[in-house]
Amino acid sequence: MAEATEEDTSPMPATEPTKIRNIAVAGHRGVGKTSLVEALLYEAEQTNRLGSVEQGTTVSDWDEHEQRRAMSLSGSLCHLEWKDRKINLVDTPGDAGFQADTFAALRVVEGVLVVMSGVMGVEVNTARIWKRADEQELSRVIFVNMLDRERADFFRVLEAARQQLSDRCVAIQLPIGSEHELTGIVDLLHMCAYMDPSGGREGGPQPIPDSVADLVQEQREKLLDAVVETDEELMGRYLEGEELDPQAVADALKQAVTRDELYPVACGVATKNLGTTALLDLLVEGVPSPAKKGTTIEFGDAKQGVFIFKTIADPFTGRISFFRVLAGPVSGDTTLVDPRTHAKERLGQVLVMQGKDSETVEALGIGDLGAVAKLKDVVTGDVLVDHEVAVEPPHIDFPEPVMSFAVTPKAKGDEEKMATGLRRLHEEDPTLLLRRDPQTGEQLLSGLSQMQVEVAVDRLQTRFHVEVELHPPRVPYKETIRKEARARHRYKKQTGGRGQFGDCAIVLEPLPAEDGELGYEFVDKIVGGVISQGYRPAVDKGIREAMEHGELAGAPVQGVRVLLVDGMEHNVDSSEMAFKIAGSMAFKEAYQQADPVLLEPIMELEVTVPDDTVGAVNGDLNSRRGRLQGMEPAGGMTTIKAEVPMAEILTYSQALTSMTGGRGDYSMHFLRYEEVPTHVAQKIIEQTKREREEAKV
Ligand SMILES: Nc1nc2c(ncn2[C@@H]2O[C@H](COP(=O)(O)OP(=O)(O)OP(=O)(O)O)[C@@H](O)[C@H]2O)c(=O)[nH]1
Ligand SMILES: [Mg+2]
Repeated sequence: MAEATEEDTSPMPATEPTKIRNIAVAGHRGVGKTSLVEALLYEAEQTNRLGSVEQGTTVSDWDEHEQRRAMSLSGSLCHLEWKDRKINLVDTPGDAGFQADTFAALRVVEGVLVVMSGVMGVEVNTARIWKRADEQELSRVIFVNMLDRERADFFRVLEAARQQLSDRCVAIQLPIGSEHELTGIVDLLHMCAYMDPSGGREGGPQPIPDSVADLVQEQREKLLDAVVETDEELMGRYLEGEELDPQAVADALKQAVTRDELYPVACGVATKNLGTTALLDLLVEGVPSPAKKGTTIEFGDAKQGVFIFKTIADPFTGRISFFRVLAGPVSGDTTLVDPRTHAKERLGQVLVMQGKDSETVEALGIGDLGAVAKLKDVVTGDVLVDHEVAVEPPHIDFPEPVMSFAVTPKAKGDEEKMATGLRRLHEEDPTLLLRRDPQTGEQLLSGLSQMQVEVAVDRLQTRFHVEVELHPPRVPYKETIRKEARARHRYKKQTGGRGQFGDCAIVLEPLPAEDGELGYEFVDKIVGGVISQGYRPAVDKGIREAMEHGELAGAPVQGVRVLLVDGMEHNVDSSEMAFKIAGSMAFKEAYQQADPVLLEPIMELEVTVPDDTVGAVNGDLNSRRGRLQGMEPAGGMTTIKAEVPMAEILTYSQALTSMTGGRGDYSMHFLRYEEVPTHVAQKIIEQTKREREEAKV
């Protein structure tokens, strides 16, 4: 157990990298991540009481909008001390609309604490986060939470994790009893038990109750088998019947977790603070430190360097930038440079964060996470270094915004204020974008989900004092072609003075999607120099411009390969401009004959509703052109998975609320583009035509 830290007013020196654990707490929406972080802070005596999400008293959901909605909307950085180690926890939002912060957090940690509901098991976002963590080779610990709830079942969830995430998931803790009769948990590594503290601090380790002795024996063997399998030396001793001491097992476990060979599965009840001692021990003993695993972010030969992974843009307190130390230590009163802007940035005071509270520290060492206020031109994703080094800025790979709403200020004259506020909010969340629709002139606010956009609107009001209205969202249609077509266009103006001449022949071919992405390819097939080298890129440019607004519904055209096969030039009158126009016109002509079609985004929707409303919800999805993918009843609620065109679920939240009396919940994310059925496409094409004509008058 950690000892209470003594009151100490002098600033803390930097923590050694070997003594740090950086952990992102991630998982599906509402599985208890914030409650678990709250419990960990409480157990480690960072706080004196266990706050709750319902009452809006947790350390990490400190924002007023989070408290109002009782959910996390952005990443929150906290820290605690346990067994002489500093554990940095980033509590991330589970909702798919707020995933920018989740993905950014995964970029600055060695380990992920994947939280799952003991009732629901592996859910859509659990799987997505797991995939991200796989890509980034992050070490993982699973926590099966909510084991006190009705129909919670640790072993069912363990099995689901082994099936759906990885067969290298292995139980390291076990519940004693289940549902209302859950009385404690067993730590299989240290072979001891912890009893339910009912929201108080956990008592020390207890002997394992006889009632679970057999089960414990069986599961401990499974754990040891899994661990020794990753360590030959240990395997030898184990096979010879030697009793392995917990430290040797823990060491081997940590090596295996570091190498991504094992995923220990812990369990408990966050809201009762059950399971936190064993979990903290596991994070210290099982998860690698920055010294052991480190970061893949480049910083050249910089002696000091930080990576900015999150920004809070507050009009009153100014900008706060969260960072990970790449090279250091980094102390206050330091000037670094941002190679992206070449600007010097002064770090006044270096801060450690506890939710919304900050504390000044002398310095932060390599691998540590902290924050700094009032940097000038720094954005999320920047690396700051002590001298300019040529580094490839790390790519966080944020999801693309998928839905757009036209947005207008309620009061005339507030346009600038709205734009400024939204620009600030974009700094905080790069997946939130404001842009002008070139066709309609409307301001479009795009994001990952309706709720994300609604929260932005709330924030505009509370933080920037500007009220705005959202209008029916627009669907980001695309266009593509289904067959090959060719066309030749000669652009010619040769009446007096210097004329214009450009002539090109092109072939359009459908270009198959790569990794689900439709692209564009320009292939230069000119032989014998009928168009000289210098003019060919102009043809490409003209075609690209024409593709920005397809002829069907003004949507961008994708999935096309263009072959430039022939042409002609004039030795006086030809110019880049003339070839650009010729290219654009040739494209438009060929496009008409290439069987162009309209594509629409299809969303993967997951709706969780009370069992008695399943019929109504399914019927409604059917009328929205939805395709049912599966249904999973669990604990009185059923989770329905379906694929639905985005156009049909833009206003789903109202419908779901009325069908389920507010007891339903849903999340969705973009899946792929598909061809719009003809009868639907026809309506969209006509509608665009009308809008274009109206815009002209
Ligand atoms: N019975 C029970 N309820 C829990 C437990 N953990 C969390 N809850 C409740 O579940 C709800 C969601 O908890 P949160 O901690 O906000 O979950 P979260 O994963 O942080 O949610 P998001 O950040 O919105 O994704 C709250 O009402 C919690 O009180 C638990 O172990 N048992
Ligand atoms: Mg939360």
